[in-house]
Amino acid sequence: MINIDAHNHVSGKSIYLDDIIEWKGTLFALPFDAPVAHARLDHVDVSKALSMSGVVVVLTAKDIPGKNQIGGIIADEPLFAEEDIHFWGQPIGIIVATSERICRLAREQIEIKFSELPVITDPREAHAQNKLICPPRNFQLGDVTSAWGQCQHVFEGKVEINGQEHLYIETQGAYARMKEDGSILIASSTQGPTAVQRTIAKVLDIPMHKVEVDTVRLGGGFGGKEDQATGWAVMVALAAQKLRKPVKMVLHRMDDMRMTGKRHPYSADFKIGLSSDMKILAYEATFFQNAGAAADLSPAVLERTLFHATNAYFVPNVHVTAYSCKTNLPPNTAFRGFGGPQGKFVIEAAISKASESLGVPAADIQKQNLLNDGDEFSYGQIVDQCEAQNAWNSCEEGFDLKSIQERVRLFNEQNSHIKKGVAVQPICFGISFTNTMMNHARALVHIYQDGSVVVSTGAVEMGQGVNTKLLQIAVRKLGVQPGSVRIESTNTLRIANTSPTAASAGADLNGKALEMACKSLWERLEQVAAEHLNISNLRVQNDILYDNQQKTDHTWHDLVQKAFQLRVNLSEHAHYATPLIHFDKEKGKGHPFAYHVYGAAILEVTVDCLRGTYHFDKVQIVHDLGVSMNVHIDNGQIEGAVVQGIGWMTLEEIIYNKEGRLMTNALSTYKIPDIYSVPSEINIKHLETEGHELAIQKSKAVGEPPLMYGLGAYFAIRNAVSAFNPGKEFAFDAPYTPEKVLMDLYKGR
Ligand code: MTE
Ligand code: LUZ
Ligand code: MOS
Repeated sequence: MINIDAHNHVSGKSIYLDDIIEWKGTLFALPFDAPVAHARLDHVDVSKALSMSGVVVVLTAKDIPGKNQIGGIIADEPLFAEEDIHFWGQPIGIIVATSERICRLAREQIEIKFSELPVITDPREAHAQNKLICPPRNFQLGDVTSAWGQCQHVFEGKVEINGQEHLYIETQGAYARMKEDGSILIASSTQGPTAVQRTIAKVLDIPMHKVEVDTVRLGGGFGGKEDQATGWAVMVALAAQKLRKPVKMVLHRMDDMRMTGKRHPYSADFKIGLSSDMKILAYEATFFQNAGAAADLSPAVLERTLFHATNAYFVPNVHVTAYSCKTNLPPNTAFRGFGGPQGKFVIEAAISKASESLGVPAADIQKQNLLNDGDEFSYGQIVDQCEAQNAWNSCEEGFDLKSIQERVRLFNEQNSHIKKGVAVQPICFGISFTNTMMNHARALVHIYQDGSVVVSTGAVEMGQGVNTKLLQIAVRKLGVQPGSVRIESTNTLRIANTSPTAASAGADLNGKALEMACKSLWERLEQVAAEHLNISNLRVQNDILYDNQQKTDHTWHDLVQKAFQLRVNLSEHAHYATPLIHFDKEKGKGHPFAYHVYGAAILEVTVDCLRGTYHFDKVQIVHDLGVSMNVHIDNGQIEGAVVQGIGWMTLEEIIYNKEGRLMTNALSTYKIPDIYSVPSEINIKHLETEGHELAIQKSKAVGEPPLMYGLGAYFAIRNAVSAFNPGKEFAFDAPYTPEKVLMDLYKGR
């Protein structure tokens, strides 16, 4: 089935937040924000702005009826800065006016007086000053201290990993309107409608049942709207409540880039020990996460860094520690992979260091250490239904790694100023929110009298195709035509207490709830068919009823009619909670993931050694989809994620200056992959497996895992650089921008 949004997307009919037809009397809101990264806020003078014609009101912290607090995990983030400024771009208030243009003009008239304080942008510096978001975390397996003695080779090093801008095409925004009894209807471009609802209730001091959040779809989220869509929604809700008028806000790109958090940069130290036959016996790492000025989702991201610190490898002795460091940057947040990619990058760097020092190909070390059934992750979960070796072998044999390596070696021998590099990148990603409590979902299905079906769940469509998958489930379970099913918007009045659509688990959790709802409806209809239509073994195909293989004269419509006449309930609400999972945060042990997703990729790059530029010739992937529900959507997810991962590792460089000001605040200074930088060839093969019972219809989660193939881009380029400038030691400092590549190509020459 093609993506049900495809036609509307390409013909421009799809409705995004800014396309909602405006309600009469709509006003526009614009945040004004801190022009420094750390200061005492002495005085805000809004009088000039207020006096401008068209400006209706300026709202700041003192206008908040409830709590000035939007922190999710930790209550450490004010909606509006009150006494102190903690990052450049921190909202201080909003201007509400009759047009967006007037808001912008008024913003220039606002005077902010402040006394500057010292700015920290570096996580190690924050750590040294004991500025931490939460207590440090660590996971342990075996005993590293005694293991070092058994190692033939021990290597240590340091790694820098930069952040990443989400760059969803649709920027952050929300649109609110009061209803008659003081309740509020709000359209929000959010991955987490319930987080928006809960926070509006808290800030506006009203109960949650007075807040209806409605989300049709997002023009991309990538984690950037898991938590950080909330603030903007609260701001317009606050204005709508005060003014009793509809209020809308859609951020301009530069405001969005300046004010919102990004993927977390990390600084890390590693120590890796290997036996003479290249088994990793011990691994130790310390992670310094750059959390920014407030917690946001950082503690959860930090935890996932530890969960994925050994990637797809079994290491018997592990000790990994992570610090969430408080700096004067916008609070960093969820981004596809959620700390996992950073954890993996560090062990890949450690393997790369061992490989370069010993003259053993990295692929040989990687292959020696892949996970197997029965192995234990450092967090206590036992590996089962493992596909790490299958994926690797299928990739190595299917794409003939040996001949690729040989071809690259020959090319490099014959070319002096163009060099090729190749890297293999295995992945292993755990599926479930690591916070066990979040792994549940609900679905609501109505069958109307005419046989048409409407489905609501807590899943948010953000381009990942979850609505198409949900529709497929309803069609499969009920046997109706795809045209008879509609997937409704995500709405907190229809589906309550949702987890955000995140952790790649949206389709699994909401899809399982939907299956349960459809199953109950089906059982009722089966009974009606048996008792009243004389069909003992009901099957529906193309809206026709079958008794076993025998076609009958009855249709789906007849069946629904009959059920309705008999006063059978044609609506169902179901709740699904992932079974089996548990995790003890204190001990750092448990079984947090429903299952893991595996895969392996070979990346080939050509580096121009005069200019430092590069191009990816080929990325070849064997990916573990289980039994894919929708190959088109899943391949699209893999391609998009790979390109996003390569972008993070190569071109995308976020730069804050020493004063904490974002220098890369537009697409002229922040370079994302365009069509020319996409690999010339992306070749995707699916690993043929049974799938997993806890995956939706055995179709494994696909949203985040393939991003991590992109890590290989860094190491492929590094191999090419080493071929040009052999025997040199290079830093591990991602992204490997052309500037950094050029410096390494000529390092020490
Ligand atoms: N694909 C598109 N097109 N747009 C997005 O914003 N977000 C990714 C992934 N794929 C995203 C996407 C992220 S971060 C996650 S967690 C998953 O989709 C969420 O959806 P799922 O749980 O339904 O896979
Ligand atoms: N969000 C979250 C996530 O709250 N918990 C998670 O474990 C997670 N994992 C990936 C992406 N978002
Ligand atoms: Mo995705 S980072 O879980 O929104």
